[in-house]
Amino acid sequence: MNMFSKFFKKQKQPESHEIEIIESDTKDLKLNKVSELEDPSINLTESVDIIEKNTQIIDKLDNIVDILKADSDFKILQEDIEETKQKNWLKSLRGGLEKTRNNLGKKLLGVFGGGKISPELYDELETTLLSSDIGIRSTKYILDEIRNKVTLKGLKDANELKDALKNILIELLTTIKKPLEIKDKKPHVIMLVGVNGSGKTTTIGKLTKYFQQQGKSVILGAADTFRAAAREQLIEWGKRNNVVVISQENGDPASVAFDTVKSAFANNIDIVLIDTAGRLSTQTNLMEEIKKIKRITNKALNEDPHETLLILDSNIGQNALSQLKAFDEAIGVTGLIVTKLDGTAKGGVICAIAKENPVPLLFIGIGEKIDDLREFDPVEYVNALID
Ligand SMILES: Nc1nc2c(ncn2[C@@H]2O[C@H](COP(=O)(O)OP(=O)(O)O)[C@@H](O)[C@H]2O)c(=O)[nH]1
Ligand SMILES: [Mg+2]
Repeated sequence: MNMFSKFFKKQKQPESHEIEIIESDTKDLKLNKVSELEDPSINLTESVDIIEKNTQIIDKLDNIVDILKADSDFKILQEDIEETKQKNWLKSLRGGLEKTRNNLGKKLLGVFGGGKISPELYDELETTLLSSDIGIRSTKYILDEIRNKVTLKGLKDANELKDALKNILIELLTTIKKPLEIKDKKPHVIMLVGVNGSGKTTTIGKLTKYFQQQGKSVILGAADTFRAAAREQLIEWGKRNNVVVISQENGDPASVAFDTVKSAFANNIDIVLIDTAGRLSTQTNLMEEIKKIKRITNKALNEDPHETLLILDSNIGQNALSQLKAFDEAIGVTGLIVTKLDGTAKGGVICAIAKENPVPLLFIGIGEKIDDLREFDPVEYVNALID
């Protein structure tokens, strides 16, 4: 994309709403130069000269990046960075799940601590799983599977059961592992829903960076118009990620969503993330409002949002299931993001979801920082959960 198209795309704005445009210093420079062009008193040749010089610099920088990319040392360095990032993530995940691991792990140690496999062992295992928010149905499923494995493999020693348990959990959780699919058609619209405080706005901040790292452009819609602080929080994330946020003071949430999608079309943006207000799932009128956001988004897009992601705070344990049911019945949930897995002892709830309402779990959040979000990986998760 050349500098002209970059600039002119940024200039298109919906008329009726306050729009936050956040640009980096260098982009500001470019904007100034081109806006001078719009002033007839400025010498056009001079402005074109400036743009050509800038274009040459950008071309040179592109060349340098290409040379670096082809260099094998640079590739090794990149691989090292990726490896370090992955190690750091696993460390954080393990750290985050410490409380759940301590709760579940210590009890499992007691259960599997030695001796022969006995009926009492199954009872103890059942109590342990239930107390870790794994849920009634998945606990029953896990116990049945363990019994099968014991018979099939002729296991006698209780110690051997831990690996069997880990494998069963990995198999169970793999049923809800699904990467986010982004269609070629632009824009790809993602609506984030969930009760107040579950982590929607923070997750949008993290997702923005996630998409940008894949080279995708992002626009944010602040359809949580009830609290000024909520809007400001999203605008702050917009600034940090250098992306446009469509917002409207005291406005209608559905019309903000509409304008965000329209703006994405006009500016050829890849991803639309729509933040919504906290909806207490028991309050029907609030649910009606979120349905309206979805309906009006459909009007702008000519189809439903591509994803309606429910954000669940893992601290609520088994309540996650009732929230999922309420939101799913009201607007149809296409995927989940489970947040705040750091510092909760209720990390087992993901297993309950996998058995009782298996909606794909796309990402997990393990902290408030921008990098504390990852695609859900059952193997990483179970290894961090059980030693
Ligand atoms: N520890 C932790 N805090 C989180 C996580 N995600 C969000 N938060 C915090 O939870 C609070 C509510 O988050 P927010 O995004 O405002 O929730 P919203 O009301 O659903 O938009 C904020 O203080 C966030 O910093 C997480 O994964 N871990
Ligand atoms: Mg919010």
